[in-house]
Amino acid sequence: TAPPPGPETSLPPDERFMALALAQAARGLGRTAPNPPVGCVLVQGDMVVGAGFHPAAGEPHAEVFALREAGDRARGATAYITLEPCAHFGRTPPCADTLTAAGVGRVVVAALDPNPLVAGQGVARLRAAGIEVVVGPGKAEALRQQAGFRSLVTRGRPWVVAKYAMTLDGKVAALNEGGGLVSSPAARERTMTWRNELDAIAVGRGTVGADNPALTTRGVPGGRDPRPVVFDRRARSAPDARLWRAGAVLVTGPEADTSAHKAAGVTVLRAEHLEEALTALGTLGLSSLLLEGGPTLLSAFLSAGLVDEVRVFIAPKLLGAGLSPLGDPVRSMHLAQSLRDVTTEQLGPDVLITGFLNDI
Ligand code: AOF
Ligand code: ZN
Repeated sequence: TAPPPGPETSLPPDERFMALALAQAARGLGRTAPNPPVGCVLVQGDMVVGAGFHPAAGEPHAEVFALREAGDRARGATAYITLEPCAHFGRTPPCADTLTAAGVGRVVVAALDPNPLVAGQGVARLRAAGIEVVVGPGKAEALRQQAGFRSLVTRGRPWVVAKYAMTLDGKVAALNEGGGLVSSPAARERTMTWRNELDAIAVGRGTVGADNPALTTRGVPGGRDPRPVVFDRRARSAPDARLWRAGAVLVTGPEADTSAHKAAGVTVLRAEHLEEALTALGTLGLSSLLLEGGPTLLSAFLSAGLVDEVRVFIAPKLLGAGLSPLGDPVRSMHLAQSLRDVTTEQLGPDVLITGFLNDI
């Protein structure tokens, strides 16, 4: 019978099955750090005979779960894997060898593994065993999924995503009243899926003082909360703010008096500047960071070139004078930071614009 029509089935078969592997990998988002989210699908002819994903660091790799499900049907199958199979003895034996031993006939990989322990050797091991390997289908999506892992491996710091919601005239809050929601329920739901998928979430001292936010994931089935991080150079935020009870990390300058926070059991990181702070967060194994404001923190990250990706909701509302999403002005249009690979999507009445400032 002919496959049902639809955008998925109009893709070439390798892209179509890799999309299934990417969907598997997505189930691990926010749960695998410092490891990558990885998905694997085993296919015989047109039939999926096994599927799996890496659920958490210390657990078996995606390939192992897919091979377990396939059993004997793995022999001669094509394996679709979102990341090059590993070539090293880590917490598990090399997946390249496990795939070979199972008799897999062909391997399709979305992206190579930047981990120096792997870095092309997984593919080389498979080819040396006489297995055909194709690299590339689904690569763009795989790189976006693995941005956190790849950032941690290559730069030693988390991938930073700045998020805010503003009115049609570019304001994030009214002048006389800090509260009041800018975006629609559909937009806020999307934000919750990001909180579920990113390792950490950061705000500045101003936001803690003004909103005493919880920064939790709400309304996502099976969702987990990101680790809160508070950037507060002089440690002036209230030691009894809600976030500390949720395990928030306090990032301060080298001289701050943190005795009250330490007495409250808060984890404190000291850094001279933001890049050093991010590296310190990386050593905690946090691979991605959602920046949720406010304007001072966002401007500081932007001017330091430390925002990698931007996700902005625009709500069709007009406020007039109000609070801008960014604090510091850029003095000339030709100095404005321009996003690359821009996407737009309508969510209820709001428009979501995303784009990249740094390469993955
Ligand atoms: C794969 N499949 O599902 C994952 C891979 O500490 P270990 O032993 O789990 O090894 C972690 C490294 O293995 C990680 O840094 C990355 O290079 C690779 N992750 N590889 O073949 C998987 N999660
Ligand atoms: Zn592996």
